[in-house]
Amino acid sequence: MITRRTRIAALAVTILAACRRASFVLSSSGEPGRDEAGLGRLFTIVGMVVVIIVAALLLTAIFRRRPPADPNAIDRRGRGTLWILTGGVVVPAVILVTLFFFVLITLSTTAQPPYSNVAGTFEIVGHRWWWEIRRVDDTGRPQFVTANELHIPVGRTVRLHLSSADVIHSFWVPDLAGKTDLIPGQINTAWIEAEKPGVYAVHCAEYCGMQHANMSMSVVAESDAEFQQWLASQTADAKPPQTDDEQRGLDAFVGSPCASCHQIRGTPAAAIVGPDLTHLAARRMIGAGALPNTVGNLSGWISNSQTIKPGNVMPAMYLKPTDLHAIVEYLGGLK
Ligand code: HEC
Ligand SMILES: [Cu+2]
Repeated sequence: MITRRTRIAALAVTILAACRRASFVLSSSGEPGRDEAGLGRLFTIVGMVVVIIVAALLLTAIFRRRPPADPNAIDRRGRGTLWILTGGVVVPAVILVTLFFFVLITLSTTAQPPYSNVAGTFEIVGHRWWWEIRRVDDTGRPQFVTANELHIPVGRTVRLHLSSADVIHSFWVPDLAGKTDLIPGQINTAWIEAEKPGVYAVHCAEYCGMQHANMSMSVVAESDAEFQQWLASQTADAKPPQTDDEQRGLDAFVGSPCASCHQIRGTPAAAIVGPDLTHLAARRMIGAGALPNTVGNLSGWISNSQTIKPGNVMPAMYLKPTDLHAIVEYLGGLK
């Protein structure tokens, strides 16, 4: 039997769950995020004030002691109409039009930002259910491709060109900026900036199928020097195998279906159905945020990713244990 105490406890858990220090949309940092969060706060405050006033008027109307109706008091009906016209038409119109102007201002500042100190462009392509990330130079020429982890320099704005390879996804870093859709056949631009170093979570914010909830990624904000170092290391080809085991791993990788879906730059593996693995070991997570990138998890993922992320596009491959071990050894060394 569900007792009253259980019900109260369940309610408390639900409400308190929101208190976990997670991302908070109304306190986004960085120049683009601040504008958007400011607009969000304005809407929240105005909305709350309207709700409070309407509730107060409603309660007054309900509990007011009214005198007995006087059939001769025609002027009272006139006052009622005035109330409805002002409270129901004029005041809402003024509030909505004013808010609309603030929306327009924020739209124009975030669409054509006068940001100085821009740290270049990344193209982000949404896939079911992971993120492809391409660094392009100022002329739009590709520099390197990676997946599921984007680095940005603290205090500098980064331009993102967003699109999709399949269905509509949405790029959302609650701590840094609002949502922008990734739409097949179209490129949307978004801007992000982090004021403090740290790892910021990105979520797909548009339902895109079975593993939508496991389509996350990290934005790592770091010093400019560390960012430049990350760019340089990502641009380089994969480290050649150093040991016999790693060599066996590379051979097994290239000789198996892995190489028909994945790219490891500097090796014959050059397919781009799945994430680029050239610097896999430098990423914090595997499977678009599904698991921390440890040897055990990597081995579990490669032997059968379907038990970890059911329905994802990488099939279970049932490798020989020696091949599995060698591949994990090799991929685990690709910093
Ligand atoms: C049919 C295409 C396909 C084949 C074959 C395939 N993969 Fe994948 N792989 C994918 C896709 C797609 C993902 C992304 C899955 C997701 O996160 O939803 C992926 C993800 C991964 C990841 C995690 C990457 C990351 O950054 O999250 C690793 C590691 C990996 N594959 C290794 C392998 C290895 C090793 C093999 C061979 C034994 C292999 N894959 C075979 C398509 C494939
Ligand atoms: Cu998605």
